[in-house]
Amino acid sequence: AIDRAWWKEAVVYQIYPRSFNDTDGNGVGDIAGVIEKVDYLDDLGVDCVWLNPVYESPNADNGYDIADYQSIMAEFGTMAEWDRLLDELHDRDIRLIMDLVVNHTSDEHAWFVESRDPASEKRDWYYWREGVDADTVDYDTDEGPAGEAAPNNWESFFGGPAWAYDEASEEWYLHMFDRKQPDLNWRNDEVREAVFDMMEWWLQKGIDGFRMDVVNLLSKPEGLPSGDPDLPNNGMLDLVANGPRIHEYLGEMNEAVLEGRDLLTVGEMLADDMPMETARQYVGEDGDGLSMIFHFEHMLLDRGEHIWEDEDWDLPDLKAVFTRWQEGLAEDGWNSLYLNNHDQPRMVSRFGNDDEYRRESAKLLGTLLHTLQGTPYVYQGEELGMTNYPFESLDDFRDVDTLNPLRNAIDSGEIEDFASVRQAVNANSRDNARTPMQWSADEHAGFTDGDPWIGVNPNYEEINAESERDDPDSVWHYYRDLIALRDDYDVVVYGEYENYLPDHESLWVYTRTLSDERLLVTLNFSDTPTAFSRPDEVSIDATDDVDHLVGNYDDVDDAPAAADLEDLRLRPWEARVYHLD
Ligand code: TEU
Repeated sequence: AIDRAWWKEAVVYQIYPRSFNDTDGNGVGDIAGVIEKVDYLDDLGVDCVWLNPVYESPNADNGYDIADYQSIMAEFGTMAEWDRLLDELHDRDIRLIMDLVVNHTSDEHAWFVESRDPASEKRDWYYWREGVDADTVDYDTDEGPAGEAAPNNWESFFGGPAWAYDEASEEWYLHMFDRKQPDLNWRNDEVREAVFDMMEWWLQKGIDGFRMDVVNLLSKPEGLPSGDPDLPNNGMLDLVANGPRIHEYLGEMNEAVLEGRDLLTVGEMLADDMPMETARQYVGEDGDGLSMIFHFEHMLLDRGEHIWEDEDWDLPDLKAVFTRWQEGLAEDGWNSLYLNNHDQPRMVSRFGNDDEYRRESAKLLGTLLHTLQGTPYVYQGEELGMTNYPFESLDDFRDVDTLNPLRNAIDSGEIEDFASVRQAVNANSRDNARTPMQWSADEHAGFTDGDPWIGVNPNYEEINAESERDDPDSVWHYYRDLIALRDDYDVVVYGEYENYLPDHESLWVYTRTLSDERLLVTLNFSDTPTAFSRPDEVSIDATDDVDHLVGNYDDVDDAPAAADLEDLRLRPWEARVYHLD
């Protein structure tokens, strides 16, 4: 029997509210703007929305630095509007999951403000430590008293030391991300209780789950030891990822608030590499009860160590990563499927051809995400085939994860200036995902009547929701068809994946099988027409019923004879999905 769940059958649409739709003209998207577009989401056919953080925040990291978990950022609107959004979504059978960011708070959160006082009861809620004698260690910290270095050598994910010095108490606090994002001390029982209470409060408002920010980093190693200086961040990630008490914490969370509720929970898992057994401890039958995780393995293929470095990816590697996860979680656990989110450059610029074959390659990548086994996540604008942004200077960027490391590297002389690294930075920056949603060919792409907080991609006159919806051959219409497939074919959701030409440089060919039903998916990841013969293992009987279910060229035979599938020739970025039974 099929082990069904709503979140396996769902397509999730991710909204980065700051860049989605602005209704009050302040240049920043808002909750009323999301409400205005609920019918748009319904037309597209998505089943669930993941809303990036909308909580009160000074926005050092666009809402991932939370000052109050139980109130809405004034720029985005009010709690009453949020309540209305939930109702509007639920009225259309669209669920809502919220971002849970509890590895750290803002330094402006009342908990941290109180914790700054060494005598306070909340001192232990964060990681406060004394510095060390700089002569006894082999790392240096710019700030702090002369002769003193930070408690260990960890480097922040956003560049610079992971410790900030506090003059008043003469101690340091840990921040793995920005210095305005101090890490909560999960070893403290009261911290865990406070977080669980907060989660319960949101669940009682009727939400349908959580996307859990960097949730595998909650448990820091005993004694906070320095890491290996030859590794990125001086080994911090290596030491912190999947730390010693992580499953105890998530087990408690499950018991306290999640268990017995039919929720979608997806944990973001930062790691250099994630063995399948580790993943199953979170999502498997005997795991912590998460529905799924976001791993980064495919997102690291073209990453250099720094934002100003990039590497070439190739298709055999990309196939190998997906295949490992498809197979690894086929029996136990469940995959999330994404190539885009608010932290990643646009997939069509990264894995497709955003120029001559933008439309074809955007559809091909969508075909991949919607025909693998797992839950597809569509990031706003992906359904339009939105592309990376042509950043010209540092002034065009807003993201700490781009600006901090670049400024540090320019100051230290490691790189000369932005111009010398522009190509790689433009390919890598998170801001590519954060330029405003392109709604129409109107000024600022119809995103705002004011000045947008970050530049609108100059290609908005060509690429926008209005023109996509008017054109039946658009990426948007194709996405709508892909999303609808899950409702009609169990094999799309539950079929078992098998991969065929692992070493082929430009073709990805796989099947999905559910008892007598099969999908044959053929994807040409290149600008050149490519021919191939049907792999022997994909046997087709003359009596099989063959349908061309979906594809990105419109002249493909809808009901070919089995023999027609012997030899196939795929045009540039052509994707075909055949249904066989
Ligand atoms: O992301 C975790 C994270 O490490 C990424 O930001 C990473 O730096 C990025 O993929 C580029 O390599 C989460 C959130 O998604 C992100 O927006 C936050 O900035 C971060 O946590 C801190 O909360």
